[in-house]
Amino acid sequence: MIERTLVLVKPDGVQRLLVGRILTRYEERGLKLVALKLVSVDRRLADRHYAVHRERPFFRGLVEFITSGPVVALVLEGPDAVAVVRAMNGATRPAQADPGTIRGDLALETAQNLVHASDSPETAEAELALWFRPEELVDYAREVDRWVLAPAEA
Ligand code: FUP
Repeated sequence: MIERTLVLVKPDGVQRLLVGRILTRYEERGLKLVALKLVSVDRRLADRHYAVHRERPFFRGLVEFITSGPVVALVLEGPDAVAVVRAMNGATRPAQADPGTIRGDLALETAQNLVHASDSPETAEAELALWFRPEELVDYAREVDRWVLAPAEA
């Protein structure tokens, strides 16, 4: 199933100059870039993005962190994109993230775990709408898809 998912390279990724390396991983996997922007996150967007964590003790810290510097927001598309990107990001706690994942290779702390990705197709739909206007999602064909995708999906 071709899915779309929302990814954020969080302020630690931008400040650590890792945006290019992180985006390269998704690109090299074959995922299609559908939207991309640099965002200064305000309090209102942060609250809405992390609404599911509102009652958690770490909520205030999460909001402080995501509003502490610009983030790169992107939408990726591909077969099972939600699960594929979650697997590439690795476990929430970098100490438990497998080597070869973004967090397992590049992060040490849960708060500074570099990336966010939607955790289900339903969440992805809501997060895409929260972060992007419909016209920011770009519709285009990729020649390479005949080598990346199964014939029925290309
Ligand atoms: P993930 O989906 O892997 O980004 O993880 P969650 O949605 O469970 O958590 C969102 C963010 O909350 C994490 F990226 C880091 C932060 N967090 C903590 O700081 N402490 C926790 O115990 C759990 C999550």
